[in-house]
Amino acid sequence: MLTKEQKMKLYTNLVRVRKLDEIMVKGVLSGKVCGHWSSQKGQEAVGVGATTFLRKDDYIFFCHRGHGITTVIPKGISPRAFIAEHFSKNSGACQGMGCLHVADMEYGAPGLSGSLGGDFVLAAGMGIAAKMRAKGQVVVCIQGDGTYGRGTFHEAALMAANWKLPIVWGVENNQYMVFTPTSDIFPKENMADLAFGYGMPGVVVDGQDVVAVFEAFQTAIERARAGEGPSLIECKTYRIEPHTYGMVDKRCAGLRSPEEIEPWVKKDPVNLFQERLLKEGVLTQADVDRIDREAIEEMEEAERFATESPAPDPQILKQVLYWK
Ligand SMILES: Cc1ncc(C[n+]2csc(CCOP(=O)(O)OP(=O)(O)O)c2C)c(N)n1
Ligand SMILES: [Mg+2]
Repeated sequence: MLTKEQKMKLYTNLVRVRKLDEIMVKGVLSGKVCGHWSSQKGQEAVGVGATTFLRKDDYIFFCHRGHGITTVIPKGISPRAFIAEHFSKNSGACQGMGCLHVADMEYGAPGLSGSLGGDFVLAAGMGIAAKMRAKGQVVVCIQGDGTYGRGTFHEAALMAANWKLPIVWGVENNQYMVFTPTSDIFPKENMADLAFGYGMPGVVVDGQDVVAVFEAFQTAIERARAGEGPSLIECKTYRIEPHTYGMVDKRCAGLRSPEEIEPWVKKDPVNLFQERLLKEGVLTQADVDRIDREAIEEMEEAERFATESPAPDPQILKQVLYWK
């Protein structure tokens, strides 16, 4: 059962991540972000529910979508470093070296693999390390539905299941992989059924409901910490945004109809949780306004910090280009 403070923390993280996503969209459209941005708007409850109450020394692996915002921000990484990295600046924490690779091992975030699906085997490696250390650390690895089509998942899932590694596999099933509907690729209704072959629990959860996501992950995390091995949690959500900003696919190149998208816009995870907390009396309208204002201030301050940060040392580019 979540306490009032825990519910407020979950809600606050949802709002913080949403504001950061909006800043990143603006950053791409204004040319400040060097690269692209795959918005995670409408999918925030998955990462936020899964990682808000992790231990600092737990490990997270995240999807390319949102470049990890729904997990790295709840885990404690500063939005200042995150935005500076995307503005190709030297934030002190990193040197503006690549926008997908927001990493900080102090917070158990090794960064995203350069190829989708690479994270499964990296997570298995971290799972082995966590098991050997025996300090109760867990690894949470959340990837997109399309990414679960990689063979690397089989390798990692097999090893994790056989060696009872402390890993929670999360599927952020937003029903699309670029333009391809997941239902064209995956033969069954639930990707959670994949778990059956590895002898681990497989759970389907409403990915718009941050509390349901939290509870499903909590059960799996406790199981992993107790040495009972991995679980797979499929969070059903939907990509309301284009695959990526900077790519002409606002409505998936005409493949998706407004009738398909609009019901999901109404199932916005931030609004749904806000309504619920107002009804339960956990939040007042004044709390909602304050949390909104504080999140905007935090992200605007981080954006200013990024804008004013110096460019990276040109020497570092030499190292990348010539490896000398
Ligand atoms: C190995 C590999 N194949 C293809 C790509 C190109 N790619 C980038 S995102 C993406 C779609 C992935 O779909 P999914 O895992 O469902 O994530 P979503 O974009 O829906 O969040 C693809 C194919 C890649 N980055 N790496
Ligand atoms: Mg997808």
